[in-house]
Amino acid sequence: MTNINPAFAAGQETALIDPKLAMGWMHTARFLTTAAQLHQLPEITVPEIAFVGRSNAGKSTSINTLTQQKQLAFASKKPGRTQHINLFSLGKQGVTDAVLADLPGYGYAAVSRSDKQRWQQVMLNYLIQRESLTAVVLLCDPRLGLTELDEALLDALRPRVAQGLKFLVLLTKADKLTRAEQAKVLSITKLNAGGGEVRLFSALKRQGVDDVAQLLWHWCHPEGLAPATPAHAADAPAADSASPRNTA
Ligand SMILES: Nc1nc2c(ncn2[C@@H]2O[C@H](COP(=O)(O)OP(=O)(O)OP(=O)(O)O)[C@@H](O)[C@H]2O)c(=O)[nH]1
Ligand SMILES: [Mg+2]
Repeated sequence: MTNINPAFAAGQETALIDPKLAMGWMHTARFLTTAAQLHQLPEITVPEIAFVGRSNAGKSTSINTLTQQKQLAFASKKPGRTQHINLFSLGKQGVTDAVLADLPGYGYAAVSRSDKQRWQQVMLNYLIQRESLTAVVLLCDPRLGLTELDEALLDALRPRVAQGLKFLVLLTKADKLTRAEQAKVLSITKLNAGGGEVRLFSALKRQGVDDVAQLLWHWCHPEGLAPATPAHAADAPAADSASPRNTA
């Protein structure tokens, strides 16, 4: 937790950003680019947060819910819908101060073995090599629990987590569980999350949305609460430039 505002790390409520501001920040999300291969991804100099998890876990839906945009990320009933790495810029007044990455899911049964292996390798390389990667949100359907591939992903991430990479296990589709089941799965996952954060989330019931937006905001702004507006909007670089944070 070395990068976090000390007051936030100490759990002082007053240091937390107002959830409305965090949601307003999430709402600024706009499409940046899409890439089928790692070398096609642009170099990013702001924090990048990747949404990963098995196919159909709810990655694209959670991005749409957090950004309050119906079709920013492409969600579908059909598993394997997201087949590229899609990047979205975040930041007020067109000043990009973070990037979200929606990744294709893994473990989709209907995909050929060689395609599965190729994609798993691309994703592992992304998680290990991507320099701008600051945080990983691992989405998990609590009715299925952490799968072998989820565990392999967490293993691959471990060295980076030791170096300060943040991670959040998001237990999706919480609306499918009773309150008692939710409480149980939350405490069990916390025990297994190896120091990462764990939250229940439901796009359908909007459960956990504000809380996750707050957490992501703090991860992308470790220096603490930013001024509401930059001193001069004219100082802002062009929209979607994925440029460093304007510290004016
Ligand atoms: N009940 C319920 N259904 C959800 C929730 N979130 C997502 N879903 C459904 O789960 C299905 C898959 O959602 P996606 O967001 O496309 O999943 P994904 O993880 O992006 O899938 P891939 O792109 O295939 O990896 C869709 O039918 C969604 O409507 C939720 O919170 N509650
Ligand atoms: Mg998707």
